[in-house]
Amino acid sequence: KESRAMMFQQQHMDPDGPSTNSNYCNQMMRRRLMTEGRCKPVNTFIHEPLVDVQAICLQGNTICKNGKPNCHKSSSSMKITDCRVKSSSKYPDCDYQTSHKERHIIVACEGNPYVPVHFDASV
Ligand code: T3P
Repeated sequence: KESRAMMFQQQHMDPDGPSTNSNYCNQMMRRRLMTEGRCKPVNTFIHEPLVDVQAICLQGNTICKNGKPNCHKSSSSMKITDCRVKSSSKYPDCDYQTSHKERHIIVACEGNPYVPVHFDASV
């Protein structure tokens, strides 16, 4: 069984990306197994070193969208790519819009070590 921390890395970390191509999300969402059973509607990839993303757990504490208190907002803006499924997409042919951005990100952290387990938002 994969830990939630490993799952976060699989779904959200791409330190060496992004490639400039508009097919980035179509390829990555499939490669990272988010198109199995359904097309995951929205998913963000983070293009920063893992240590910098883990460090967010020590940065500004904030309330998560689900009301829990364990969210943290990055003090710096980070390079990210948002993947959003197109309205014309039909499973199993998951078709995504790729948007590269630079934003502060909010992640939920858990455990010991206290590490990211969920991507809450970008702001
Ligand atoms: P996870 O909990 O696996 O990180 O909110 C439902 C899912 O959508 C959640 O998955 C996070 C993901 N998501 C993003 O990846 N980026 C976003 O900007 C938003 C709003 C949600």
